[in-house]
Amino acid sequence: MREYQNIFTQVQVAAPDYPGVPIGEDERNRTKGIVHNHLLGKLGDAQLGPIYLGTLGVFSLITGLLAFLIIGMNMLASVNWDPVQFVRQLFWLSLDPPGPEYGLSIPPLNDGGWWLIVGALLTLSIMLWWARTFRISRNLGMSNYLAWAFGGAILLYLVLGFIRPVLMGSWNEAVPFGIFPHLDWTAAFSLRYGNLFYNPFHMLSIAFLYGSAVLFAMHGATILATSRYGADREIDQITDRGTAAERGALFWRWCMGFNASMESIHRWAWWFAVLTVLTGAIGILLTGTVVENWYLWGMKHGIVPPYPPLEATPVLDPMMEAAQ
Ligand code: 07D
Repeated sequence: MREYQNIFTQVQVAAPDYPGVPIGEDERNRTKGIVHNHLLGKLGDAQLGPIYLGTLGVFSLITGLLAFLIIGMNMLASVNWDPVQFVRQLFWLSLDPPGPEYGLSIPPLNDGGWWLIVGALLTLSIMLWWARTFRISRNLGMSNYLAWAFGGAILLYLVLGFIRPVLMGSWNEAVPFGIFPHLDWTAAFSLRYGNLFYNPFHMLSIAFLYGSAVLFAMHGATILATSRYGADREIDQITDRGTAAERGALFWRWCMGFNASMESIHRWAWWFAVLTVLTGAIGILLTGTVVENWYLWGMKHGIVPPYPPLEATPVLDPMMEAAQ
């Protein structure tokens, strides 16, 4: 007997090339090439292309690629142009922002100037890509949920690399380009400002980040579990509630007393994702500008638990000493 199939199963439709809905004038911005690939079809649609490459897309790719190349060349220069060392040390190599002595001025190229140029190019690339998400949504008659969510992530990126350093009066506050170096920066930032765990906006951001993962798993699981009743047509079921929506809703109502609706679950997901980066951006903006030490702030506001003094081996918190 044939198994029941739906759009989530691994049956692949071998369809002819499909360029997508007609969009008039802007259609010339679509590339011509279309290929079909069986392995891709296991992960999503088997058809690759056409891609919409308007002016925004082309310039975004050019500026992004330039930024990427300049980072690579600087890293290569830092290992004396030795390709073997470049590969061996790649994860540790870095392009750093200017030193604190430069403040917000323009430094020489090899003293952070390249970092500044790359930052400008990468930002331009991201903003062009962002504009492109508005343009493509408009072409397809969609509203702008996606573009605004991306805007939230861009805000956090700008806060970390531009807005906060400007408020602090120094490019040196910004994040270096590099795999481990940017992780080291993150750890150093937390230590410098008294442990980011005590920053309530970092707490909120984590709650939304973890919450996003849980919601995504719950929603994905619910839809997969009820797809045999038509939940794969989940948007239809918002207005024409069928047995799939009914069963999914009942599952959660029986399980925890409350259920989201077929529509509202997507709003939950959108807000959780967006609030991760928005609360994150607020937390970073406050650090060093309004709050100098989150641990001491936490003590003042009753978040840090009062530890009993260790009489045998008294330990002084170095942060406390610095603050005195
Ligand atoms: C960064 C949005 C910008 C990105 C954009 C994309 C390109 C593509 C590609 C060229 C991710 C740009 C695209 C550049 C270019 C090519 C190929 C989104 C971004 C627009 N933390 N922490 C968070 C946890 C600790 C620290 C957020 C957990 C320590 C700092 C999140 C733990 C220390 C910062 C989070 C933990 C510390 C954060 C990020 C546990 C030291 C931030 C949210 C369990 C390690 C950031 C308020 C996000 C933030 C941030 C989670 C621990 C430091 C919730 C789970 C105590 C400095 N931490 N963290 O979505 O917003 O980022 O903080 O220990 O800046 Mg943290």
